[in-house]
Amino acid sequence: MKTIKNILLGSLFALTATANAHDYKAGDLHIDHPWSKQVPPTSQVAAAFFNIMNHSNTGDELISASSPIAGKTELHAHIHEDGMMKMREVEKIDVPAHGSQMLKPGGYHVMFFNLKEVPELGESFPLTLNFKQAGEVKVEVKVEEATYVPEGMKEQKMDHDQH
Ligand SMILES: [Cu+2]
Repeated sequence: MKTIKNILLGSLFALTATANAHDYKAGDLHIDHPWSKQVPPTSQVAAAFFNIMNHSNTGDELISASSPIAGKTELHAHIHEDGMMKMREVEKIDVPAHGSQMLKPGGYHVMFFNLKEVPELGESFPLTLNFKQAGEVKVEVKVEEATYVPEGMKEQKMDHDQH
């Protein structure tokens, strides 16, 4: 009985590990959990979010992105202007040396326009990220419910520079 229980537990953990194995390494960069907020099937736009960790002594920059699902892909920031939240295209998103940058709702994000197909909840779609130092990084973006809160948003800080 004990053996069967262990096997069951083992496979359960294996499934969990697979479900969470959704991060990408490219040189000193680590891209964690690319996800997209679910949008209505008629939507023309969507956005992608993820955490970028940089384990290098050199800062890096996300300079562009592209995806086959979209006619146009831009890097965006949210800004407060005249008491309103607006989005604005940015030329780059900095990832400091030994630091991280979280793309999240209400902050930096990758924005897709002129959607050729609208990915459904649970589906994934390819996204190519272009970094100044690390070069091209291909990831799969998973569509999550709009209420999804990434792990890192609860507490996200790397204190490499405190001494
Ligand atoms: Cu945007």
